[in-house]
Amino acid sequence: MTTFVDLAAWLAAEPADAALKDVVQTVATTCAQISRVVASGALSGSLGAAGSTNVQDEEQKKLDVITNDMLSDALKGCAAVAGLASEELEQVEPTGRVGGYLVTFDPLDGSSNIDVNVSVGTIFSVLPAPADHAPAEADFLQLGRNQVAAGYAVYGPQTMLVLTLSGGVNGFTLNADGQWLLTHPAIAIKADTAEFAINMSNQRHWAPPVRRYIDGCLQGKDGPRGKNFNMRWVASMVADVHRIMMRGGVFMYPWDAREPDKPGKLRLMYEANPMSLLVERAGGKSTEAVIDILDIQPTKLHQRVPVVLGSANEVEVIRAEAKAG
Ligand code: AHM
Ligand code: MG
Repeated sequence: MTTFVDLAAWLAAEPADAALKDVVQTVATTCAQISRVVASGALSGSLGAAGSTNVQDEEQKKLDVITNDMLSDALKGCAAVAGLASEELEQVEPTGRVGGYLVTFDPLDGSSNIDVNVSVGTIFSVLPAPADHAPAEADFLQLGRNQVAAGYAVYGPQTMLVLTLSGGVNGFTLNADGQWLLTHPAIAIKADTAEFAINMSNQRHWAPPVRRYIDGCLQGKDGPRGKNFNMRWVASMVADVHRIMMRGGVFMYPWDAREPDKPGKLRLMYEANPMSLLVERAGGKSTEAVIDILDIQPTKLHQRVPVVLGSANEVEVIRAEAKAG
């Protein structure tokens, strides 16, 4: 029988400092607990709406609130964490400690899928904390390139944790005993693909470069791309990105004209940045259209951003369309 390295042993061999490993282990342990709550569904009475809205005016599911509390409590109890920020919390929360790390997270991404039993996930990002003062919002507004770790857990047919710390991207599968075992070392995203992910129902609102790109894909062998494309859209970013990690593809949530003043739907600090670091470390690319997402200077915590990420050559095709205007 194959034996797998567990997360604790894998972390022990990583060159990162002990405090950072502690943060990652804390998130991983909490994700294993979240997996059990998500899996229990109606049995624990945790499905359905919470009857509240978050800071972005989105309806919260009960599980958004439960999982946010689980991760917040765990991180506040972790000695290496100086502050945290969440999709579900209006403001950053300092823990009372100075130094160490800041963690931003989306505790349950894709939560519109919970009640229909489709994959959801947790996304997290770790940044260095200021060494000499308790963190305020401004201290979180660092370039994505400053991230020292990032990852996601996907609660699907298998529960997996996909992580990057000092080097590449590694995937761990949760076993029945609650251990994360290294099943997918050195994940690499194929440079070429014939599969795109976008919410096609927004087609009439897209900007011309997005329309041109998708039109080209839809024309298949008879069009400018000279090959047939497949389409997938789970409406859980974690599930769509995980598919791209496993078999390549491109994911797009571009700006569109439904709400022209909003740059996009997805949030920079706890969705786009951690996913972009993972994708780049796995050999893929990630852009808002022209600039790499990891090079965007954040100006506010809940900032939204257009997202195009995945197979490197395909992202460059889309970037070239964007540059053409
Ligand atoms: P959430 O964080 O409130 O769940 O929203 C983010 C999700 C992403 O996981 C997914 O890619 C996107 O929203 C789907 O949006 P849409 O329903 O517009 O297709
Ligand atoms: Mg989300």
